[in-house]
Amino acid sequence: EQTIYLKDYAPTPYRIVSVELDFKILEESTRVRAQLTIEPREDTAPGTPLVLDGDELKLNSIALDGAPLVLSAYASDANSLTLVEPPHKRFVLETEVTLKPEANTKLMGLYRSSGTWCTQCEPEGFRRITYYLDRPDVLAPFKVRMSAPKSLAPVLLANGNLVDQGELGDGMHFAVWEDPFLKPAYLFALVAGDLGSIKDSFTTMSGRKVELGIYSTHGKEAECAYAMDSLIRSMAWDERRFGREYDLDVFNIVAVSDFNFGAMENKGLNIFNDRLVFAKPETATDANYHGIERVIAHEYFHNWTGNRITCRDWFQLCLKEGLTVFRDQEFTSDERSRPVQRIHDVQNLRTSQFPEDGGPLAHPPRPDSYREINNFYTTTVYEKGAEIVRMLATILGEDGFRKAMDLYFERHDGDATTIEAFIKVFEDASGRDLSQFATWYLQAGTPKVSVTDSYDAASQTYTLTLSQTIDPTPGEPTKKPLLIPLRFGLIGPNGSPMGWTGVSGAAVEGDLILLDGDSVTLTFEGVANKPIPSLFRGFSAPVKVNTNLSQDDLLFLARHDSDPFNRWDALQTVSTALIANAAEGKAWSENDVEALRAALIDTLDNAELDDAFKAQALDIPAETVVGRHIGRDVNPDAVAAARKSLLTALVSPVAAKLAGAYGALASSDVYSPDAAQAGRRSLRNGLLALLTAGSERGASLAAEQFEAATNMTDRYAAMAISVRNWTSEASALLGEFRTRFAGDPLVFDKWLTASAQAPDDEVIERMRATLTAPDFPKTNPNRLRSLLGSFVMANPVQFTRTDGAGFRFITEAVVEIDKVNPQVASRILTGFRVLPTLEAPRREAGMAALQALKDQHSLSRNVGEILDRIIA
Ligand code: DPP
Ligand code: ZN
Repeated sequence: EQTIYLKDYAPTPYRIVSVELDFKILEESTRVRAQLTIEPREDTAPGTPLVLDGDELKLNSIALDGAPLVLSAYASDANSLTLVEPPHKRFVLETEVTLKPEANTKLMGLYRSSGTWCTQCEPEGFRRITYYLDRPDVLAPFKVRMSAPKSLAPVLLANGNLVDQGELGDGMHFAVWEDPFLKPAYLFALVAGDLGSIKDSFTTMSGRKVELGIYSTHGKEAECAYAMDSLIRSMAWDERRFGREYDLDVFNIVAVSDFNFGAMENKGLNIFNDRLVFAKPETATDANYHGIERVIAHEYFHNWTGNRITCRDWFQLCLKEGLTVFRDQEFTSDERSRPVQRIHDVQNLRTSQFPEDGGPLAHPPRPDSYREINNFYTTTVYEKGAEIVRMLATILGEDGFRKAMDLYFERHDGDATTIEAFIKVFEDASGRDLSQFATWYLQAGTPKVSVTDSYDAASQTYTLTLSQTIDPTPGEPTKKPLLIPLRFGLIGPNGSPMGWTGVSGAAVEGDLILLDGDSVTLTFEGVANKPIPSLFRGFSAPVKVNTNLSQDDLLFLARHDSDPFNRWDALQTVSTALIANAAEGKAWSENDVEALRAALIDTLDNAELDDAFKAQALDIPAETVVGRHIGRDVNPDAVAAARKSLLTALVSPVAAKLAGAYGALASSDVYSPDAAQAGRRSLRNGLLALLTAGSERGASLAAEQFEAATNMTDRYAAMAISVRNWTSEASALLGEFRTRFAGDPLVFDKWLTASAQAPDDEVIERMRATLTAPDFPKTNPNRLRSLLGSFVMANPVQFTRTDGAGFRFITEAVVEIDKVNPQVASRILTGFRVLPTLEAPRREAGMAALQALKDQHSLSRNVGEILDRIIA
């Protein structure tokens, strides 16, 4: 099997000047005619073959400049079409293929979802529609004609603007869409179906009116309202914050039920997984609303960062994804609470990206080889990619960053470009040398920063020593030091900020230290008292920090730091250490627990903090986070037991107080997804989680809340908390939930997600029964990921069982899913990346399951690559 290398990049010898597509969509099959106007590049030698990509295609006919081609002039198979000796001038190539969208369960290319024809082309789906130069650096204008039976598909959509439509005989009708913007094939989209819609409009900053539409299956229109609201706010925000205006007269979104990604930024026609569009209070949680707002914004923002400026090749994926995640994080921060959003994003980074970066699937944000590009739509490319852009913003400052982004849009509009070009823009706009910084893109692994400090009262000097190391990752035995921006402050004994008269040893710009070597020592002069350092404020770099701060120092920060992120992080650090130590046999002292409890209670009682922040502060780290902190020879049973016992020790003496606070947070307000209400609910549900894990009274409170709930946020929280703690009510609540919402697939996902997190020994048998039930929709990615994805990622006790039952349950499911949808199968398999952190018997049981998978089955390229990287 072939590995693709970045170093082999070369432009295509031929250019595609324009594309005309004609789709005839019929119930049983779809005929696609493509007219490609093609020309050789200036430096292409006459006689150079033209090789077009295909995937599971079969050529019906082929013509060149209107004349059918003789057999000797071309060669075609399922995966390619070669013109042996194309004309050395501009020519028109016409091909025809017939597709079977109904049978396309990979959900790449043209397929059918609940009767609707739709497409997914990123990264390499367009070659499943027609023979083409299917790579992001081939840009062309597209004109699309489509016809379909009007009864099955009254709605016909494609990229760009509608330029013609009308009736044909035999109940058929047609539409013609033209996209004036040059685009790579991965941004092509087409939708044909019987859909309802909601419409609105947005007037851009230059006064142009853009028609907005969101399409869905009939009956769901009202549930698209929050998505529309999010879209309009996104359009306004991108004008305000980045000066970016929308460029077409229409912007359409279509929600479909079967979708591999969350959503797709096709030019002018975004296609969305319906879980990121539909919302009403009875069936969607606050987290769902938050997710809809974020992803609607993300795909919209791609119009500039991704579509107008795209990637030269797929190695550059984080050029568009890291930057666009940064933009959506900033949007949410501006729309809601910045500190709360920051904590949320860091929590996500730590639970998903750090484990990837510290395990067998580690890769640089800009990888240099792959076997299957679909395996690189990872949290490293997305979330670490966003952290890298955030560090650039931190280093350059707000104005400097905006100036650089303006230059990026000005210089590269219309380009398919690279990470190098992106960095160069930031260098040119700021006058800084960012060559060392660029290593963040090129090297895998999470840096560990160790900190020691000392204070000399006699000379009033404070010394801070910072050193960085990065453990080896696959293929990268040695690491270069990175340029790490460290935002900091010094805090005096009374809790207020301390100044200094001079500092030496490293570049310090205001509250920012630029750590560029393996180790630096800073000396602060004129420091009146021994300070406590607050480091990496706002999580200014994606690193792990190891300090010599005592628990008392950390709890001091939790009370007094002016940086909300570090207040939260100090509490996380304390509880993570207590659980990890206990899991490894080092019991905590009564004093330790009392001090932590007092800090948590002070946070809860602090009238100046908002509810959403308090909820985050009271959240005790998940078992997976603690396991990752321990890092090796982890026994998840011991971690779970230690976590449970810490929760009991923390909560039981104050259960009455917490229950009182829980009761006081009840509200009879009409549901709104706004940040204030959502924060109140999350604090109340956080208290419920504490009470359920750490006291006797929680289980019945949860059951009462489940019955009394008037919205999905509260009902789901009550069920999920009961299931995770496997209370005596849990099983009954699961049953009731399933009956109450029977027939709603997105609510079924919630049931599947919660079910998969039950820690009891029967969970695997129950999941097996669910999965093999005749009516389980085995081709739907959302259903499969809800059940299996949440099991591998969030149920360490059962997934990593010593008897191997959890591992085998997953590998057996992967074999079946791989036959239907390799992308979903390989994504689920990535859960095995946890193996190197586990104690030997579990690690060996997991490896045995993987080895059996490899030996006994023929697997897709997607699954094969992930498997080999984990086994290696
Ligand atoms: N649709 C996916 C995203 O927006 C891939 N581009 O991230
Ligand atoms: Zn994206």
